Amino acid sequence: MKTDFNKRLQQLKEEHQLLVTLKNQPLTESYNGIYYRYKNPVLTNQHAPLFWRYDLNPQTNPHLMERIGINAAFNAGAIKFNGAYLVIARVEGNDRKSFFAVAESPNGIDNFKFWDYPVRLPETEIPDTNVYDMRVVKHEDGWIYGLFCTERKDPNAPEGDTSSAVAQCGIARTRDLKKWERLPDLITYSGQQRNVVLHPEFVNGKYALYTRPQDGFIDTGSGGGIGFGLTDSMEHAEVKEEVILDKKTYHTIYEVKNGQGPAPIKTDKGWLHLAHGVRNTAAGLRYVLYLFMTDLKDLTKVIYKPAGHFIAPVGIERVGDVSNVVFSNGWIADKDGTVYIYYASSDTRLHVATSTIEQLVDYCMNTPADGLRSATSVDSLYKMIDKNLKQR
Ligand code: M1P
Repeated sequence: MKTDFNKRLQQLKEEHQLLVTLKNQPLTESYNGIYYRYKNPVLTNQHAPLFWRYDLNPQTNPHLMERIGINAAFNAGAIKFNGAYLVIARVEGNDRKSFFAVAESPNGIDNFKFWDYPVRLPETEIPDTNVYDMRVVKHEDGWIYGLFCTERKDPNAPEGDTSSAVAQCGIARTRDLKKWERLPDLITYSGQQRNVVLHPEFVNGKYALYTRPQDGFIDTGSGGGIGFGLTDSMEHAEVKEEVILDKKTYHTIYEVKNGQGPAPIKTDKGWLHLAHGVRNTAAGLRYVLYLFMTDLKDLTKVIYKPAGHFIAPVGIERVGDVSNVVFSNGWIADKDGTVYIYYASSDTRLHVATSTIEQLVDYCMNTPADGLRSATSVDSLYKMIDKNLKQR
């Protein structure tokens, strides 16, 4: 059957335009007083421009076939840049390779459009097999840094083992998010690293990093927890000592592992952190998001930590390539106090939730902490019930 090239192309263009201009709406019916979820994801694989996926020349692609499939658009760093809301998404092709691509929105909640070209990330002398989960930070030294996971085949894997990998922290910096300079990978003295994040300010004249030491690629082993360390320079970044500021803990939502999300936001009550926690279930790993705060002077001191999850996957968010996962590596705090939280669901698509600094700080300071036992959870409930019933 002959393809009507022009008719189909027109239809594809119209569908794409409809998708990328779709207005988003907060879901008021599920509002918990803390944040709003939104009706539509802000990015999906279908947001990728047609000219990434299709050869648009009828001579070389008479059937208008998709030539380069995009599988997913998810875990995104985020930054406000020249008045626009930018996410630097992990885009994954059908070939399972991830790369970074910037999508821009005028309002942070919809109309995200990918820039024409994805990021062409320079490599070190040891090429990356896969790169993902960039945390973008405007540091007080003036550079915008992107810290990401670089994954390579484990050179010590026994013959025939085609899946063992090594994760380390790759580092790049930019002034315009278009041209990137690659710096040497972070050196730490832990086996592997993922979820490494740069703190936006100098600490005692040094760069400060949140780390996640791990023994293996998936299993953190004796490592795990959100670590913290200092380095003299980002051009040869080396953390000689990591202290764990938020450890994985038995029978919590971060029992198996956890990791810093985006860089923390400074508030007058402390640094506000978004992180992910992982626990194991009969249905596999479950990834949720949680919040905590650290001291303004001592960045390794957790001062507030609400029990349980802040965002957990619901509905369609629970389904995707890696189901039952929410993950975040990007948020934007506007000058008026609005916070745009970009979280991905099930390694497939990207969503936004909105809140304010005031609400998030209130949530951290006034949600009961985890007492780590059923009885202490019931104690928290009793306190709440007593207080409310006394008011009747
Ligand atoms: O598949 C869920 C997530 O798994 C990894 O996160 P962590 O290192 O905490 O296990 C990352 O690969 C992340 O990209 C992914 O979303």
